[in-house]
Amino acid sequence: MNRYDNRLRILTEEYETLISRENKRIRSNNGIFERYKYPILTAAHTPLEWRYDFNPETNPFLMERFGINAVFNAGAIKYNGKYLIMARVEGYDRKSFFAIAESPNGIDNFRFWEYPIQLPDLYPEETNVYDMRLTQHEDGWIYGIFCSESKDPDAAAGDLTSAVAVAGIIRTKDLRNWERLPNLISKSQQRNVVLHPEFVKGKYALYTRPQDGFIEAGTGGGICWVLVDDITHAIVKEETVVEQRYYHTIKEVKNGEGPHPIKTPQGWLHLAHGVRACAAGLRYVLYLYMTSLDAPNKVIAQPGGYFMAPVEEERIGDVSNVLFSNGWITDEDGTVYIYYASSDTRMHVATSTIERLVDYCLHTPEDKLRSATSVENIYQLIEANKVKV
Ligand code: M1P
Repeated sequence: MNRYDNRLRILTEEYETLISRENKRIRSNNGIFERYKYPILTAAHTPLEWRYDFNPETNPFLMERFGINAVFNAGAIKYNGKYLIMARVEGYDRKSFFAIAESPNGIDNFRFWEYPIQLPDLYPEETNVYDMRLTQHEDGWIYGIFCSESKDPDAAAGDLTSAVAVAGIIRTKDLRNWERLPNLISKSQQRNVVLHPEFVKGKYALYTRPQDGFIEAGTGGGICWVLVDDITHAIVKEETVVEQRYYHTIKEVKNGEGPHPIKTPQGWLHLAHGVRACAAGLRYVLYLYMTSLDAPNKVIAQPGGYFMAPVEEERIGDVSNVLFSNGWITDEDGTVYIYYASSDTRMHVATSTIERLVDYCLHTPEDKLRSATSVENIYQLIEANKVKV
């Protein structure tokens, strides 16, 4: 076997071994969720055909021709019995795009579809796209809302970093053919916009995250709520805060809705990310909250602190100290697959159940915002533990 064929054989074998590797659940002590041993998707999981030219004449050294840097921040949906995640794939060239990977069981054997998604290209100024949220809406369409980023047209000469974030909207019936709708019209910049799965008062409902600039949430207040008459010309008319940020909390700098909330008998179950500042930079963690079934914008449970924070290898990556989630799937038996990315680099799964997550939300003490009140919460637990059952 010549050198080329030998390298090709090794490359292919290693790839197959990686993507068919069985994942292993890690025993959990907190009782709330379980992590898994291996990331479910990394840059190395992207198909070899996306990265290599396999013609020995045009690529005699079998070099990588298109480098993939990271796979992260995936939307998720169960479709035709398969667990599908629509990941943010980022090339060495720093451009992100979307690609769907599917798994038979939700925890391993994720394989990318043959081609990444080619979004209808309506906006010539759009430079980067990322962080898809998928919602199967009761109107019959599957919607995707994502961040569409462009260079700030008002940036000073020589400023090549200022950017503008808006919400892009697509929809499909089969996850293969996508219709692009006009971007959400909003006075402020928007990232982390999520479509609620049901009509509310006959309107489409969005969770938004108004921002003062491309990075800062600033005066935005937190995760907001917007009702939209026509999703094909979506406009933010009135924006009210659903989930507010507070001083000295896990979400003091900013927060953002994750995937769309899950409907449970006790209320809508929400997953979000919270961001705090520290000497090492920003720290992104995941947290849960619940809202009322009658009014999905009215908070009914707010467990204090974070639900998941980066641990071990999750702490390190392109943007270290970040957990981010924009996709989860619920099975008929109540299992919840939480798809989360670590440090803007790789995708993981954690599992729990609706019953456990709701119990966590309803019975974890709230953050009452002061050290003294946190100690009070511990005292209450100690006292309650003295009562023999
Ligand atoms: O780098 C961390 C995250 O930063 C942004 O999220 P947010 O708008 O909430 O700060 C996004 O760019 C996200 O993709 C990224 O993971």
